[in-house]
Amino acid sequence: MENTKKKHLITSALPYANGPLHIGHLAGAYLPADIYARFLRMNGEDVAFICGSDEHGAAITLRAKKEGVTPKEIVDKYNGIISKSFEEFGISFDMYHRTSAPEHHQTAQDFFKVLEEKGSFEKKTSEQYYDEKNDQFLADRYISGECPKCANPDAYGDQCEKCGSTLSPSELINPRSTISGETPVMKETSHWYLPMNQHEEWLKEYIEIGEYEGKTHHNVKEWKNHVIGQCKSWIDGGLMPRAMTRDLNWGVKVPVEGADGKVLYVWLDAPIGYITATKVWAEKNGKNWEDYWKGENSEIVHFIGKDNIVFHCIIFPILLKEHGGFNLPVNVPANEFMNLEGDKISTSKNWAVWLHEYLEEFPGKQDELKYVLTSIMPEAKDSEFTWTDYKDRINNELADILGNYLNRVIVLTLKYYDGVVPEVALQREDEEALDEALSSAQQVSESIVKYRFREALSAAMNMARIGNRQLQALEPWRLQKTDPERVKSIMLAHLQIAANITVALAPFLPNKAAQIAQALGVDNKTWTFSQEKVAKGSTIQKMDILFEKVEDETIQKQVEKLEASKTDNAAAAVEPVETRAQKEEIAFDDFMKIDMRVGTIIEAEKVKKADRLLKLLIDTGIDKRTVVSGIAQSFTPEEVIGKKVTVLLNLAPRKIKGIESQGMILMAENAEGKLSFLQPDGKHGSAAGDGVS
Ligand code: B3M
Ligand code: ZN
Repeated sequence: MENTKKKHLITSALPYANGPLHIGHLAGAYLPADIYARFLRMNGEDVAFICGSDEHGAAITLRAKKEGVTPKEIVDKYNGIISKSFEEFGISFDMYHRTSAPEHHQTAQDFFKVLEEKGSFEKKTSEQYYDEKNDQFLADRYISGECPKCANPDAYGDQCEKCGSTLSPSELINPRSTISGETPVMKETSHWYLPMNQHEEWLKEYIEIGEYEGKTHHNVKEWKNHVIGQCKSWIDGGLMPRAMTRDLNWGVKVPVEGADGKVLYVWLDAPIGYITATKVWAEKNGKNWEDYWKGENSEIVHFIGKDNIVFHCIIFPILLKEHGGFNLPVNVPANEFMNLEGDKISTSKNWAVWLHEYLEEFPGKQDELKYVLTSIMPEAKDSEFTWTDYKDRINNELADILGNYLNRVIVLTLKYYDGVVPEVALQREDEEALDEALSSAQQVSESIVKYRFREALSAAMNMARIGNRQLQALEPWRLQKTDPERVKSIMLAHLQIAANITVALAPFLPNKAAQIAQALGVDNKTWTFSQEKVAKGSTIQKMDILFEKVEDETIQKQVEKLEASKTDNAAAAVEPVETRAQKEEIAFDDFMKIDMRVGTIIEAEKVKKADRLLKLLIDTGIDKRTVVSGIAQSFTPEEVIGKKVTVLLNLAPRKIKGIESQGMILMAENAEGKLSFLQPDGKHGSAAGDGVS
């Protein structure tokens, strides 16, 4: 018999397995989905919460090239780091899968074949950018150039990471190969295109009025404005056919005769990864995956970041509809971006708070970070994380309001009644406070179902605020001396408020909520609130301190760590000569202060967690000294050992990535920005030394 209970398929964007996760990822697509999934499960709903690593596409192959390893090694490494972070943060996926898995290749190929047989694609031959030096077509991130919308000089062929626009290679101004820097030539190749232009009509209805083909699908009022806005501007701008295959050797092979050397476009295969992961989960758990994807009584919700909107609201729905039989998402509550200390979070610039590092440096403090990130979640506009705000929210809200309130309730109950919950009737005033808190709990549900998680968390915290205010006003610690009977009612009401808080906070701060629930001896696994959550006459337990205050030094250290990335970036930055104006003139006397000598590089190694840096040991003739140099993207350690170089000796030592650098090697740059050593044998006698330390 078919299980007729409503199903919820919740997905979070599959993170590229090309780097670790940072707070922006967590706040964007994982925390909101986790809160939503936990809330629905507490309500007894049938949930499949699905995610996995996105292991194909240029994001992976370019990273592999950079690290000098195979794509397989890259995805294995980062899939490991990513899934561990998710696990330690308690993101409650029912299945975390990976797109390099054979099951996924099968599912994606089957999906492609259905569309191919239905004639959903158009096969076309056209000229595309090609890197002759590397013998490779340049699509997506393989090609870079100036963004036509915001003039960012490093936009990719599929997207500008600065302004978020979706691009195609032909739109880039002054395109160049990302791998070689060369100007590409045009070369013919054939691909399968999705004629998106043929789908404009129904998509418009689906997005703008929430129905298509005469059937009501969802309530558009529940969709976020910025999501609808982005889709509308795409559709209104006119959809174009989009290639669904690529000339690459890493990915899901195109399952058609004569398509050697071609793989599925990563944005075709990745969302199908949601389907694969659901299948694998269903098989393991005795469920039917189709109930979740195709059932009448099932809702698909995709949690993503704003840069993924068109893929989830336009391209994937077209694919699903063309395939047939699938439901389309009822909502795609995309978040905007979270910035960090005034700048855009950037993996390449190491401007991020990395989850795996946070877990090492703040063990056991997952809920604290979740609290801060949910409080500032970029739901409707970009937001900003700062360490000062992190400290303030934990100290002033979690510790001073929530922690303090619960602590008082528990400590006073232990002190006055040995922990036994008073067996009295509530007095009117106390009952009113309890009811006020319960109505705030109601607000939590209402906000969660609207995907307003900031508001929901604030309503949950409001319960503690109400409690705190009431306790302060009534001062039971004073009344106890004069009217202990009155105090019993007060304490009972607050024990009930506290018990209800454990439920309201559970989706947001699961560890802390469980800790409080345990002390109070209440069940917080189901989403029910009541005036009688704690049984009268039951005994509560002592509770360890809930939230430690954050010290100034702690956040100071974090800020310094970020500052160090800035210094590293500045030290490693190599601007092309032609874009840089001549620096200020210096006096001859200043120049004479410079002590330059010829040295030989005798050892060289890569600096951990710094793509651009090499640690060199240089024999200067007077000593051997360590120099950290930002040349790792131009030279391998093996290449430089034995090289004679010009060294600036009397530069004040500087710590770079924790290593003391005792000098600087001088480099020269040619007109294309290619680096070479300023070698004393005169082979590279170009312009003056461009110090790169
Ligand atoms: N891998 C996430 C990103 O753009 C991308 C999501 C795929 S979801 C199917 O970083
Ligand atoms: Zn741009």
